[in-house]
Amino acid sequence: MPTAPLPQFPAGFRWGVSTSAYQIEGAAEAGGRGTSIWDTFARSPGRIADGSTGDVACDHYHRYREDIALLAGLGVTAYRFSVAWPRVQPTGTGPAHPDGLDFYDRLVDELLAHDVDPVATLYHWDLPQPLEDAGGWLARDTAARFAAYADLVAARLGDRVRLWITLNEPFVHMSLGYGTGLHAPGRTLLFDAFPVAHHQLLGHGLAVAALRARSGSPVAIANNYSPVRTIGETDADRAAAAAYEALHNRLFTDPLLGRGYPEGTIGDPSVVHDRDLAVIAAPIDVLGVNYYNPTGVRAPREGSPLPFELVPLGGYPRTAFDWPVAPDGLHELLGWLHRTYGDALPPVEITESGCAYDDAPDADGRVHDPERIAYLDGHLRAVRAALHEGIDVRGYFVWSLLDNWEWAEGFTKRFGLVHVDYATRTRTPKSSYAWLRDVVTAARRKPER
Ligand code: PNW
Repeated sequence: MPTAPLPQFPAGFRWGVSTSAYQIEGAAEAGGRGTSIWDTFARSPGRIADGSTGDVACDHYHRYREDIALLAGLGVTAYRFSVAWPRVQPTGTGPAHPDGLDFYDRLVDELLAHDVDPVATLYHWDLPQPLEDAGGWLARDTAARFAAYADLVAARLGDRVRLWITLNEPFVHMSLGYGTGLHAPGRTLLFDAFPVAHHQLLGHGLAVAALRARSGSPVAIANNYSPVRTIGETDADRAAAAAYEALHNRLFTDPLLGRGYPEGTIGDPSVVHDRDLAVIAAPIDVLGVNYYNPTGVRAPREGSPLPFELVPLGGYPRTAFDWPVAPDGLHELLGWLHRTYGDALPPVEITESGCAYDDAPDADGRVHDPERIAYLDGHLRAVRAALHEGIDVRGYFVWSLLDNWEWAEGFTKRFGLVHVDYATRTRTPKSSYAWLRDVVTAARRKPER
């Protein structure tokens, strides 16, 4: 267990936790909610490790008051949740369903009553199924549908949401949802999934305009990044690492920050219309960074369909997901963003950072997760090191408040600061919750001047 006190953080540093709608809400039929691609996908046999769905999940839809009390007890200043598009527009188009917006209205008011800033993600992968049936993110029209949905949400919540996040991890949605089929909607287009990147980015840009018109709050996007480590010393290894970096780290960031698409990433150029790049490059106020781990990359073997080969990185402890615990990678990543984008880089907030372990209550009903404490301690120190180097990091959100429904892994991966017993939906704060509460309390009491 780490013992040295954490270094201090600037006054006003945002301390948060993150969740997403499909992973926690349940209540799949309540309030006139429509069907999303994740409902369809999870209900199809063989897609989810334990055969589960998010139909009930943590039942947060009915227990949100209890969950917000847990947030308040943690002392965090912000909560990042996502709005389920099919609650707001059950078919993905048309007027808002009042019950859907009512739920988020109550949630936001409850957060504010506890002095917690509502940070709303508009899209965390739960596309209304009728829009998928019309082509999903392969269809250009989905970008316009997304902006219309953003407008409805902002019209209702724009006076109280403190930070907007348009999309969550468009790279993962493209690559796992439309490229390899591991996630909903389960399409296997590999590199032909590029239009999904472009249409998500276009939807983001159009949504930024809608949000600006309805709300004075800052706007961000949450991208996932993985610092790339070249394995091997040949030119081919370096070229492979550069190709992977362009795909994973730059495809969704270069165009956002006004540089257009990295060479070699866009596939069919006719997908990109005149003026799209200007829409996509609409200024954002914050870059949301989701970080889990670095990636080792070397040259592909003969005959590989990919321009790179991913190599597991040795020398790190590993989580239950078998992901390396590499806080040095977060420091490296923040430096890379700073160097690569220079003055074009907006202030950064770490919008997700966390780890899965097989946490279970002991005989006394307590849940001890010293590995998660070590993980968070290391990653917060990495943020502090970046701050010392002059990199403008404004906040850190732990993924996640609660153990929840981890996509293709179902309920088998526990990321929470709070344990959830899925038989009873009982919440039990883990030892990491108490640790983080003490860190946040100390940081808020005595910020660096
Ligand atoms: C993120 N990968 O997803 C998401 O934003 C969360 O909803 C999710 O629960 C969390 O990370 C933990 O997985 C990812 O396979 C899903 O590399 C998969 C990958 C990365 C991020």
